[in-house]
Amino acid sequence: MNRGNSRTVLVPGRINPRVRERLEREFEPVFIDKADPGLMDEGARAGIRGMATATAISASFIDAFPNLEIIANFGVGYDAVDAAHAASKAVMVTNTPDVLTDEVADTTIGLLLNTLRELPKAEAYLRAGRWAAEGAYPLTSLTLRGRTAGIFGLGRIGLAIARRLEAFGIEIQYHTRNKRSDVDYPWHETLLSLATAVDLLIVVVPGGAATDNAVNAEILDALGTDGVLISVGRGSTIDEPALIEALEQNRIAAAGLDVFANEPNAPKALIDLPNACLLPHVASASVSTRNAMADLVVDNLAAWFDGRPAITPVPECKDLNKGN
Ligand code: A2R
Repeated sequence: MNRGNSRTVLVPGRINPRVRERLEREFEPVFIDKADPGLMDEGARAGIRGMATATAISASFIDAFPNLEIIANFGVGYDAVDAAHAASKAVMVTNTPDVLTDEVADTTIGLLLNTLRELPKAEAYLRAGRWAAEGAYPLTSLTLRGRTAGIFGLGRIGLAIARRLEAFGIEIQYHTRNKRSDVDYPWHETLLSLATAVDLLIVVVPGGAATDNAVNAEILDALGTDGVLISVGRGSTIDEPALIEALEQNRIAAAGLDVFANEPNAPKALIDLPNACLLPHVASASVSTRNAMADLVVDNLAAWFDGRPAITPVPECKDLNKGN
């Protein structure tokens, strides 16, 4: 592949500060407020070889940069980048797998326990002086004890969650499109079959058309009135209105959510529900993990610009690494 010589990298929209600092040191970055090609003239667009992004990158935005070679996405989920279109134009797309896996799995366990055992509410009760004034916090109706967990998406993060839950003595089952040969957990060919078999459903699949609204009213009803939903992948995977209705009507027992359909706006109906435990998309949000993600974004660009293969190409773009 012919690669240019400049080190000009475009950053559309907000980006992690460590990405910004390293780009300023090691590249020639161009910052624009959002992914709008109208913010640059044709000559400036022609100079762009790489992008570092944490925002949506559409096919038409990609097409506005005739000499673009690589898009480095901040995050393991890259559903906001049209990677299929990029691949068709021989533009590499990279993401940040592995470096956030354990952090996200840890946070998922925290969210799970908070949802079942109401720990944030119990702390608020203490802080409000109610322990001394009113006595012990009420016993929680829900517990992790005795549950069977169903993991929807047993990839890197799903497996890290499963391993942790094993240590808690919890039985694991899962649904993916392809049965894994390296685990003994029972596999379900359909999400409906998994939801029927378990009373704790943990959702950690990528976003995108294939998983859009996959967790709908039918799945929630299969999970059942004692069922608990935990969602840490993408908000688009959950049919939010159906979830709100199921929680309001106690057709499932509770939900713990770190991701939402229209971030940063969590629906007021969810906020008002006592059986929903909500986090503002913080699963990977520690300084050390976000720094590791930032470094992988910039290291991918550095490898590419130095004529080496990209370090973590997304599956759609793996072939573009050939010959490097
Ligand atoms: O279906 P498979 O065999 O490709 O397994 C993947 C599964 N998965 C699906 N399962 C059922 N129906 C689908 N339409 C579907 N699409 C994907 O999700 C695999 O087991 C898992 C994804 O795992 P990884 O690619 O290793 O991703 P990782 O690092 O675990 O992150 C998962 C997601 C990210 O895409 C972000 O949205 C979020 O977690 O942070």
